[in-house]
Amino acid sequence: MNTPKLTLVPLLLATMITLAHATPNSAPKAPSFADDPAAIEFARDLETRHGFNADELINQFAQTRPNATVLKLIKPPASPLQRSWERYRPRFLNDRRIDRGTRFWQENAAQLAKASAVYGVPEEIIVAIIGVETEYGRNTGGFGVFEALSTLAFNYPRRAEFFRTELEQFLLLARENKLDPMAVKGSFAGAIGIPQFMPGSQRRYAVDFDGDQRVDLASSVDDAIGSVGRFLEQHGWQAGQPIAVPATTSGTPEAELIQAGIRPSLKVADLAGKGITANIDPQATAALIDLVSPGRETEYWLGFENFYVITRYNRSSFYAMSVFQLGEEIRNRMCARQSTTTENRARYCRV
Ligand SMILES: [Ca+2]
Repeated sequence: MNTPKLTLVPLLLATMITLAHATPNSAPKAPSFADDPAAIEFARDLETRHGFNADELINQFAQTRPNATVLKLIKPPASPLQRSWERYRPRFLNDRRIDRGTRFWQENAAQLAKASAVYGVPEEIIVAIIGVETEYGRNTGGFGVFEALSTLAFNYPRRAEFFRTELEQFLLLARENKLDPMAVKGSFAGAIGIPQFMPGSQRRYAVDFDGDQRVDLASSVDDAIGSVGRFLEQHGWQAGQPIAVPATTSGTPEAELIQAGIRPSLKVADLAGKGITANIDPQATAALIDLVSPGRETEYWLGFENFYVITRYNRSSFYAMSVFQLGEEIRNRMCARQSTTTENRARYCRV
């Protein structure tokens, strides 16, 4: 005779839920994306072009609302902080990140050597990128990627086109890898996993490097290592070529040399004629990199093609310089720790 009671439970629950939602004093909730005509149009478009089920997508949009934190984090600050290399550098160039980098290298030595051989990218650069991105897989982001990308695709007009493409790439990625799009976590901007690839980059550049027939950047360190190597190789990494060298200047360099940008376009010999010198082949082509800190003398470097390639990961000379210098520090520490055999010296030490 308990049966009627049992059937009542779901009904009661349903009533309670309905009442909870109907409470007049509860804070008004933002409408879901299912109320946004742009999201509906997006769903229909994906049905047409990629054979998604639009109703299913709209149902997922109905469960998702704009995330205010995402919008806060993506926006450039109202009064931008002055660029400061002095402040930026220690975020990544610190003892803990260097130490954890050497451990990461030791623990993944075989896969790093393999990735370096296959893609021509130095091991310490792969280690340093993973170190800067997520501190070697420790901070991969706790935002729902579907929610974050939907927020940026439909509530951030400035870059709506970019994020709609990434949302589309994400849904394709989830389908290909049989992932529940509602369950994938990442950064506020939708970057995923140990190397923080945007979905489009993951589909284009990521590789299965541990041989289990699937690309898993969230939990396979091997896949992350191979994918970073391949990303840099595909963006034009030049094996064995320099990344950056410090430059000496006499006086302040002409503004147009900095404005020439981060892509190498200046002949080293011509720069020497303008008082900017560095220990490098005068026939080389470089970019003039300025590492500015308020109240301090600017540090100048020459950045080469490989420096530019690192900025494909993140378009900032501070970022690329942090990756480069973190990599150097990690290699130096590897050398200091492993120099007992000739073989190790040859592998980890310079000269
Ligand atoms: Ca794999």
